Amino acid sequence: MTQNTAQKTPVTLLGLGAMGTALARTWLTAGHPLTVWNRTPGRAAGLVGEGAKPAGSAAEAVAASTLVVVCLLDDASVGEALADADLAGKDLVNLTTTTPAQARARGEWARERGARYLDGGIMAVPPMVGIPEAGGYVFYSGSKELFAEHRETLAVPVGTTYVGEDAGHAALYDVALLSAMYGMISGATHAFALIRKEDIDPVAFAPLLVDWITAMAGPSITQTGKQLTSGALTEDVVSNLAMQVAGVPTFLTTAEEQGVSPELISPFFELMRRRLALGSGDEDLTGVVDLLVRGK
Ligand code: FVH
Repeated sequence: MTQNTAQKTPVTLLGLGAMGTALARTWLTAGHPLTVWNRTPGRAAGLVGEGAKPAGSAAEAVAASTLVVVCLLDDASVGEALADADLAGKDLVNLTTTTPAQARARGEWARERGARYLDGGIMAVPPMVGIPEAGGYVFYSGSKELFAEHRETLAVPVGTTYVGEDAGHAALYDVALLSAMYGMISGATHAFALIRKEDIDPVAFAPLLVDWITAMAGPSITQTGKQLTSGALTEDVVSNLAMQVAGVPTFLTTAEEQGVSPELISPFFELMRRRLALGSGDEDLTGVVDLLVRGK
């Protein structure tokens, strides 16, 4: 542990899985008095050797500090772990991945027990924690006062981005960004499948894919955001939907020629076709958002 521990905000951390352990180390290194608890006690041993104080139960750990951070498997495990804890007067920060509705309900649950509540969505993997240049951060939402008071302590492991008082919004931003990531990776997966049986080196192909996705994603995503706000879906259109749908058979036939299942890309093409059938040929792809939300 570093010096000046007495001046640093004490932290209680419940959950010493891969992420919890990474978070714990950064608070210890920064000199925060740290109380830890994990359902399986053996996992605390390393951290205790580094200066953490082990608690015999979750309730005991909660009693040790005003600021209580939980990083457990899922919402059910949070309920189980905190079942016997006295949360009155506590500042509960829940970094467990949940749905927005679960986060809102957990916030209400905490308030009923006398705690202030902040929910967090971690946009980092354990090796990024404590490495500022890795770019990891946590979306926070819920109690503005709690966030303002503990911002400095919460910023020790990774950056912080506060997205408002609705406790469900951190989880929503988290899942939205991860969903976009899976969509992007599914596109790259299809691209690699197309070249798989050819004499093309995937290692040499990868940077072409990265550069192309980087060049296309930024302007396209920015444009979608602007059009959704303005409602002007035919403004500043570069590649209109009619032209893009006309190109769909080329993509599907190429997949067939290469012996690749189109199951990753077909659903999006189907949505593009449905949007075109509504007379939206002069738009670009933004209208597909409304198609997903409204079903038309
Ligand atoms: N690791 C990652 O890459 C991601 C990055 C983004 C954010 N996630 C979320 O962070 C939460 C914790 O993830 P983790 O990586 O620490 O997960 P595990 O290593 O599997 O550790 C799980 C901990 O939860 C404890 N636990 C499970 N069930 C219960 C329960 N019923 N009561 C009390 N504790 C429970 C488990 O304890 P044990 O198995 O050691 O006894 C671990 O401490 C998670 O929401 C990710 O989605 C990580």
